[in-house]
Amino acid sequence: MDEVKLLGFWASPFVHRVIWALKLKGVKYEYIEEDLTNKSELLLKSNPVHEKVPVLIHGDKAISESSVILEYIEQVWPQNPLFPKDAYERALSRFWINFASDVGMIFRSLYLSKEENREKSRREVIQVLQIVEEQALKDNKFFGGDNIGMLDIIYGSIPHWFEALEESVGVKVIDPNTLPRLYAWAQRFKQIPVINHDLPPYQDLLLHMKRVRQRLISQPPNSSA
Ligand SMILES: N[C@@H](CCC(=O)N[C@@H](CS)C(=O)NCC(=O)O)C(=O)O
Repeated sequence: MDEVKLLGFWASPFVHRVIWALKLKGVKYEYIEEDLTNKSELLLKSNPVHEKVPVLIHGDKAISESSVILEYIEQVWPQNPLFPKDAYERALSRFWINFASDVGMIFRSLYLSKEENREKSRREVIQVLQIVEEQALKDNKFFGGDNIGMLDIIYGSIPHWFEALEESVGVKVIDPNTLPRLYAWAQRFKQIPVINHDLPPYQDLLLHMKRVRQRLISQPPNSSA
């Protein structure tokens, strides 16, 4: 059996996607915490294009990009499937996986918004999350139906990380009035033991997100984040 290693960073929602998938499938792995200010040779060699975590190393094969890693995990360890069986349903899941990148960009604008643009950014986040709520989650318990699946993992940064984002910026977006079904889903998701067990401590995450925000908003506009 090839060894499984995960290069990660404690506060990364992308890394947590991979942790959750491995745990839900009962795959044993070694977790290696990266210092993102002083990246290891192993990370630089394993993800030479982006030099980011997560990276899954399976034997001598390295895989990057959380959604790509999740697809790999699903194929290599088919137990406790995360994708629906039906081809059309799978295609729909892939659509909403792609859409999560758009959602991420809109979250980022709110995260880095100046006070004068904050309300506009907040409204944009509500609009995009209403689309997710109405068209992907609908009245289901989880995105995957009665049980947690791939889309729950993909949108899994909403419950914990987005709360810290809201607090670090000083806005409230997701509540029982604005997005009732998404709010209820977030509460359910956080209660799942596998999810709950591996969430980063909230106060540490909040402090980290405040620091990163401060650093990013004080950078000159053309420098890379
Ligand atoms: N699209 C990537 C995003 C990964 C990502 O942004 N990772 C961050 C940590 S949250 C990182 O490694 N940052 C280091 C850097 O930018 O140098 C994925 O889904 O895996």
